[in-house]
Amino acid sequence: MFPFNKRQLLLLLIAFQLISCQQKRVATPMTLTNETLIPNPQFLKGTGSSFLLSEKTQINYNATSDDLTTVSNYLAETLRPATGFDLLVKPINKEPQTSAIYLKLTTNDSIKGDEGYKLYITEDRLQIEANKPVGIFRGIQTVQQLLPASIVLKKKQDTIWEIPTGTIIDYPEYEHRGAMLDVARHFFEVDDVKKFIDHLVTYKMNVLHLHLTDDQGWRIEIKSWPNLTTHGGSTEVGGTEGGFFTQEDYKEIVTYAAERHILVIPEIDMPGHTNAALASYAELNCDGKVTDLYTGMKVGFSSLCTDKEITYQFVDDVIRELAALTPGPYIHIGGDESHATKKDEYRYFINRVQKIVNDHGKQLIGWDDVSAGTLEKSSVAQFWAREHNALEAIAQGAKIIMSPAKKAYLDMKYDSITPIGLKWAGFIEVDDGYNWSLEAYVKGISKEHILGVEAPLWTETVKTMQDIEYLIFPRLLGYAEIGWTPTKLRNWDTYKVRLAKQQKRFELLNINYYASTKVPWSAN
Ligand code: TNX
Repeated sequence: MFPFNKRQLLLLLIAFQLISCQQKRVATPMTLTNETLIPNPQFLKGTGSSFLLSEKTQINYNATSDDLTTVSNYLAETLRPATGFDLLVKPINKEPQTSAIYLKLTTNDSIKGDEGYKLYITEDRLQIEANKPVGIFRGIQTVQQLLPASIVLKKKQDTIWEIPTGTIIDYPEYEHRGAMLDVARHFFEVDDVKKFIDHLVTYKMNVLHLHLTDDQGWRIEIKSWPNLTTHGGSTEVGGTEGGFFTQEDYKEIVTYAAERHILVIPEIDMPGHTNAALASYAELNCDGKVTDLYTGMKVGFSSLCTDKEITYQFVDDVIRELAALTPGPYIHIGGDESHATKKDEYRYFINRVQKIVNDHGKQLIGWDDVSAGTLEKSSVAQFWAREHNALEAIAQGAKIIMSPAKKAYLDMKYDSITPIGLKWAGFIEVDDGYNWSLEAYVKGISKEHILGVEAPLWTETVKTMQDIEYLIFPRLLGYAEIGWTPTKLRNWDTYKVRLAKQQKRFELLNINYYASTKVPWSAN
């Protein structure tokens, strides 16, 4: 009756087991540690196994949130080049049944703020939960860093794409974490700015401040004052050909940044640092004569004519056009080193320009010098040089962005033999740039006053993308961590090991980084 005898049955059983063994993956034991992560996450715990990303892995997201379509597609696209996988992106109504990446919007209490996320990795699921898509996006950057370094490559790699299992609960300590790029002293094209943005994204920064105008060049098209760019944008430091962003170019940058959850803050520096405008329009000068274009490196010699009405018409036109290109809340008006403007005229100018910015629906940011004016509580002072200025801004109820030149200036040389960069604020070695904290740097400025950190890259001596990379790598990573990770979870001795582990990625990406002897690169 029964078709098999005992012996045959046993053989059959073994055969079945062999087949199912082949199908079931034996997960590689792996340890989840923070060693490959910058910034250091708030909480991390490993569970000793691994998740395997294969061409069969689906990217699922909870269907009730259409919001997650964009970020899910972004994930698929970032994984595609190096893995060669064309991962299926699919909304689902319940928890995923098979091995999957699962992106999920929740209102989980353990997840903090918009940018916070929880990453939960088991052998058959990699789940990122957040309150907002931006939190999922930040979590994806963590996943990128946990994958083998070759994930950064643009060509298909023969790699096993495993990620250690465990849990990471993470959120930023400060809401504002950025870098500034000066495109005025030397002009940089849209593609270079996009590359710069990509670097910010990797380390969970969220602000790109563009210094768009200065004595040496006006780099943003203003349709109502066209000479600003056609003449004022024609040169740069050293006398080489300049350039400018058309409004279309600029929109392209803003959109590219927004897709990556980076806010662009445009700066029009005034009333000083305005020679490019003064050379383009005679009526902006007190003596009614245009100045010559300037291609040197001095500061503090130019000023808009603060007691002419046309000046405020000019500022209003510029801010109006710029505000229309700016989805974010801020317009930066510079205000630094206006040594050629009388003190009381400077105050008057700042107050009037603050009103113009507010009337166009934006909040003002200015370098700490602007605290000489009467700041609105919604205004922000960017501390770079004078502590008493920053304290004055706080006294007026304004918030502070921390960019102390001695610690956070990306254009300072690392040491005396650094081939490019300046040194007026001192040398900033990689450890110097890392070893400080926002809330302890100035007595009287504490966490509640601080929006966050910004590292400015001034470009008097910076001409190419290679130059940019040399000065920002690896210091940029330190500023990213200073803004994201609480001071109690930061320390140079463990940071430098994590930094060394990034070397492989720098090299695969062909980044021209500074191989500081302070960093144990060989530990990589
Ligand atoms: C000071 S920082 C400046 C810039 C220069 C920079 C060079 C600041 C608000 N003003 O105009 O480019 O030093 O390090």
